[in-house]
Amino acid sequence: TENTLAQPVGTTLDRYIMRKQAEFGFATGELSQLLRDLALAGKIVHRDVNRAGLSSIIGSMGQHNVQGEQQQRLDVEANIRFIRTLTNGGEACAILSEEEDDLIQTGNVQGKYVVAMDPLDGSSNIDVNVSIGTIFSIYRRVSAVGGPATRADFLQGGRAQVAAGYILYGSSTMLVYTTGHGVAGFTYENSLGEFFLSHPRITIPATGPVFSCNEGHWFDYPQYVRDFLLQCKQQRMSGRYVGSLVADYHRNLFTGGIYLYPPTAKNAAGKLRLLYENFPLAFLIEQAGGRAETGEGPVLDLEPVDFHQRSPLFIGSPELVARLLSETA
Ligand code: P6P
Repeated sequence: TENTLAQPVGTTLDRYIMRKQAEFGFATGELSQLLRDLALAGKIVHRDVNRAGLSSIIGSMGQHNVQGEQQQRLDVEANIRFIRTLTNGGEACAILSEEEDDLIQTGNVQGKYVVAMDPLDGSSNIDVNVSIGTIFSIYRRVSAVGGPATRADFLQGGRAQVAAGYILYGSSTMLVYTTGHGVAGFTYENSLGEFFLSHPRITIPATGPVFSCNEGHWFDYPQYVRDFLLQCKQQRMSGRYVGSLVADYHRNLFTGGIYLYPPTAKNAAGKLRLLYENFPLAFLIEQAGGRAETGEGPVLDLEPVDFHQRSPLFIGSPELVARLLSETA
């Protein structure tokens, strides 16, 4: 259903969620609370990320950061922050994290939702002060409420997601998410500790001037990918590649463009993970009017079998994705 109650830019995340709950009838408010809990964890990680330089410098000398905690790698720390916040929030009965081999039972056996996440993607970028991001994907559990979560809760497939989004820790910290009714963007005001609605309805341009891939893998790329990229260059498109998925994805969402992570010699199915990178970003991009493909079909139609399975990812403006696929014909 269309977003009938267009909300004013500047409204807070809490107020926005409350109005959405009323409008789209998230009956009992658990999903609303889960989204608030994710935003809270994002605020905590924002603080960790933005003091990382200082604390890691101090930490590396004394092996302890300014808080006297054992200096953690930021991705490990972010993982702990999200798990702790979601566990305390009570709405998620289990979590699947890029940092953990198996699913984590939170103990919230009455929780109706499960969360798959990459707590801090692109953490190699932290040490060189490049933007990084959290990616999350939410399913309603299929296992019995009151009992433990099961693998099946996380293997329902991309089209079963009830919500998905990311937090980008960039020049500003932004939360971008969908519950299936369009994509909204919120910008964090650090001095107030609040996310404010800055982009009520994000849609990706049908085409755009940007292609994003690591051309170092050129000689591993399938021929159709190379043919497409040669076309992009003949058209003098711009190559923009930060090396941080959330940063590249977010920029392309606004400029229009395509991000490619094709199969390579090192990763025959591509490097990116299906459950907590490709599925959530594919859900978002389709909600924003874009496309996400594996090269053999829509990302969201891929049958998941393993928690950490990888898939190729071609995602962004629909006309650019279509042009890439026409090269495979
Ligand atoms: P490559 C970061 O490690 C990441 O998971 C994504 O954030 C990023 O887009 C990609 O891998 C970079 O991979 O092979 O280009 O270094």
